[in-house]
Amino acid sequence: MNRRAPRNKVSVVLGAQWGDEGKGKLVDLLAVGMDVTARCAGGNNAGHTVICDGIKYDFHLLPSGITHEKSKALMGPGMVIHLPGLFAEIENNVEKGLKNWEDRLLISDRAHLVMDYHQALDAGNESRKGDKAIGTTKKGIGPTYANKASRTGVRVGDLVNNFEGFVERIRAGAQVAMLNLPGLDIDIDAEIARYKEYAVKIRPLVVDSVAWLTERTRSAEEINILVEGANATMLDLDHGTYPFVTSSSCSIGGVCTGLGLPPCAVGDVFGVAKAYCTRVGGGPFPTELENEIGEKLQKQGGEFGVTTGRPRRCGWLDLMQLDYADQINHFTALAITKLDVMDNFETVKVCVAYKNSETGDKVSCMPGQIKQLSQVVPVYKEFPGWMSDTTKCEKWESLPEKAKTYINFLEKSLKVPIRWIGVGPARESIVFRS
Ligand code: 2SA
Ligand code: GDP
Ligand code: MG
Repeated sequence: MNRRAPRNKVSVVLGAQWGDEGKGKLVDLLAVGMDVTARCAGGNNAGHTVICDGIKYDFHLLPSGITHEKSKALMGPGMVIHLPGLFAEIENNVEKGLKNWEDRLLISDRAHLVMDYHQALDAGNESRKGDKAIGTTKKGIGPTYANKASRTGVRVGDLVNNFEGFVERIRAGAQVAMLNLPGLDIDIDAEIARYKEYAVKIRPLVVDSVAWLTERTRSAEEINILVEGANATMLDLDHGTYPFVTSSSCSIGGVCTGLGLPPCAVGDVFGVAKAYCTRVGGGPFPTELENEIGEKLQKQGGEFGVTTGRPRRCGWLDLMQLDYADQINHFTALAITKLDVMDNFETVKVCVAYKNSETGDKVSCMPGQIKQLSQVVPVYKEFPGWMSDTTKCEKWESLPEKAKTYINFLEKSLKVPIRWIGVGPARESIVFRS
């Protein structure tokens, strides 16, 4: 007997750099035809911006497809969820116009809960590290995934189906947190009372998401499913610039583990990259521009964190890095965003190779250790800037010739089709290239 892959394959959107590439915008665009949008990893460290009908939403835990009234929004098993943060985010977006979210939001019973003590531990670990700090968002992501891996975590299913077990686990977790962080005072009885209320609030939203999703991927009916990656490939726990990474698997493998999806159910994998590059937090960044050009990109690109407001470090696009991201994810197509941010640059550079700063030797692939990565020197190819406004461009043909030369070069070098080109933050500011 030959077995076929499930009828309905999922499409995936992933960050191809160090995050904030504009994944939220692409997800919002693709979500128009989707029955399901799902998050598979991360927590409210992520910040995804969606601008529709002039309203700017920022999502941290909610899948960005939640604004689409016909689409279910699933928070998958690989996520880590801070419930006070989730309800604050819902409230904030409801004030902006988000409607009927209760009818669409689903939460996996396997997802882990981020408790306030995880956030306190995150902040405490960072301050203890001094100038070796990772530059985390202090949202408790690392300590929560650490508890998950050491099998001392708390899951949504514990909260809604086994409250006694939940209480036992958070008592133990709080005890360990207080031992690790002298001065941390947790009123555990108040926490228990607070979470009793959360249990009632989220119970109607909780599902066994593996069964729920399998029913849809295997359905004889056509069901369109989109997975929204959080963070990005270079922040992936295994494949990123360790230890300056987040604590989840945020490349393609995390889609399967984070949702309980078989690899054969994965269809298109769309990568998102800026026309330049940014990174927030510490860690090596070969093409970083610590000069007036970097400042210009930061200012014109509005490069400030959606979650923490931190300024993002900026630099030229790095094809060594993007090719590495493609080796891991094998992108079907790419979206290159924020082309408009470089509209008034006389010269645009792209890193096409790395050299070792001491020996001058060519570095043939992305170094796995940050020490080696911080020793590489980028080799650049220069392009004349297009020096004209792209923000009104709706079609490939209307983009300036020099901008098209730049995009064509990226496509040819990476050997990945560039299907979308972002020319502004709004939903409609995108050039589609068939
Ligand atoms: P964490 O908090 O443990 O996940 O931090 C570990 C590293 O991962 C980076 N990280 C991010 N990088 C870019 N964008 C992120 N989301 C926010 C945004 C960031 C913000 O959309 O702007 O508001 O500052 C994000 N989340 C985590 C982080 O900088 C550490 O290097
Ligand atoms: P994400 O984490 O990948 O979803 O990205 P963020 O939302 O953190 O950051 C991307 C920022 O760029 C947001 O402020 C978006 O509104 C904005 N943005 C997305 N695409 C474009 C684009 O093509 N041009 C410009 N100027 N801004 C864009
Ligand atoms: Mg972001």
